[in-house]
Amino acid sequence: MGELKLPETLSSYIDGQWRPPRNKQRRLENRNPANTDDLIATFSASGPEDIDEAVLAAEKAFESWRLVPPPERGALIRRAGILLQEKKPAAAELMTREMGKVLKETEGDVQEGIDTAFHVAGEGRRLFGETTSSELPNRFAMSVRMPIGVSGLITPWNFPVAIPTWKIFPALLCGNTIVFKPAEDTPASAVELVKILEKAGLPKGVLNLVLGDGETGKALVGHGGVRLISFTGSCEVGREVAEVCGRSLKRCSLEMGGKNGQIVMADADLDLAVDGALWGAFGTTGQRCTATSRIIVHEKIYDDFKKKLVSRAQSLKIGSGLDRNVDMGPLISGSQRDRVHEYVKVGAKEGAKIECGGDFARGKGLERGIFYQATVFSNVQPQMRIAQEEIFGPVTTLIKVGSFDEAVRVLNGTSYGLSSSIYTKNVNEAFRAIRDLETGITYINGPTIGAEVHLPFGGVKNTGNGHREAGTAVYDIFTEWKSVFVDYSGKLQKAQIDVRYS
Ligand code: UN1
Repeated sequence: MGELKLPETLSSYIDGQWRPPRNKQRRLENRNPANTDDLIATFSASGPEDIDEAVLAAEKAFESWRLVPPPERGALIRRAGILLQEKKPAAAELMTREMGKVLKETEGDVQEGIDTAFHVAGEGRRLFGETTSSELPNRFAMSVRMPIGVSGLITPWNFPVAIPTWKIFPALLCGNTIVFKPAEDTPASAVELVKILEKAGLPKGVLNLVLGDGETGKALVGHGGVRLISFTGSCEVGREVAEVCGRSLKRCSLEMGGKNGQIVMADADLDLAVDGALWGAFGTTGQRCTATSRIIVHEKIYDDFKKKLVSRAQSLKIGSGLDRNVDMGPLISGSQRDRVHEYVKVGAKEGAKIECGGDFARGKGLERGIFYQATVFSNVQPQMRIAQEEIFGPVTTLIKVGSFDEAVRVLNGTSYGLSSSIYTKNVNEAFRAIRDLETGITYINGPTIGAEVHLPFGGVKNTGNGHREAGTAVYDIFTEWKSVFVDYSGKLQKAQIDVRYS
């Protein structure tokens, strides 16, 4: 690792001004989880006064931003995409330092932001509504998408560029203005992203950044001037967000946890299925909402699969994500590592067997970081807590099943429904899986992670509240429909009454 830089103080960005929050009581630190001596930056949490100012600026900017033609808004987002492309190596390095995942993954994260920029930019020339017939003569009917207003965007630390871009770019394209509250663990990546949009020419007040923790988020969600909240994070916090939004009838889109399963049938290409499980379970150190935390394996190949997976998991190189030879970086924080370790103890107590891992990762170069071993549990019963609750760490569970139907039942037997996967060569079972797995995303012969930005992203059951990000589905979050009737008959015409048919 290079020289440690002096800690920088991060500012919020309100009405086109970079400045520290008014409220300086809660001082937060941004540290490298692979080396906690490496203090990247400090910052103060924004308080209610800052949120007020940010919302006010966004309300004011909305008056003119909503009138900018969408292709022009798209062109600005395209410029931001190009700038992000130029900054990709630096942004990836900062992100790895800030939250730990390995460079090839942080490069992927930034790439996901670039892809989103270019996909969204093109939508400026579409944003399709419908033109349709009218039941009355000399009357024209159509529907158009309208912006909503000030949008509060609250994002997690595991995809510090990609997830903010899933929200910011479509929200802007649709003509909304924004107060953006990134996770307290990844403020620096958020600052870089906002700087890129500023450089791309975004008018002041259109995008405002407030930094802070849950308290800051709470003030944003509860603010009367905010018309819409888009939140990605835990189910626990999501429920609170939904309650507050429900009371004030705010639009609210929630993207929450997962307990994603990979089914491996007896006819599967075993090595391919092991590759997929390894990447799905331990990529991003298991800290993806799409992570493979359950592997549901047919009894005929269970032992073989287990052996191969465990040996591969044991050989993963753990360390700083800045080292290109490392496979798996640290966990985000000490408290998250404690949580993961608690779950491991719970699993062992419930009677599951730790095949590998199960403890903090120690050794040369790991002394100052928050590392945990790649952990595989066998003998897991579907109802055990480790097979039901989201752990968000490098822990996966092997569940043995005797048939396709049982595999589907087990996979569906959790409260979550984000991502699922099946490895099989049987085309009939593949299509039945597409139909029967209760998740928003299903992969055939691929891991549970790796969604592309031009398709809807989100889940069913407790994973979400019916919305989808990415693709074109995201525009249903960030616009209201307006139906328009243009009467050119020159007389009063009454729908449902003046009709000549019955
Ligand atoms: C998340 O896990 O929070 O499909 C998002 C994937 C990524 C996005 C994951 N493209 O795994």
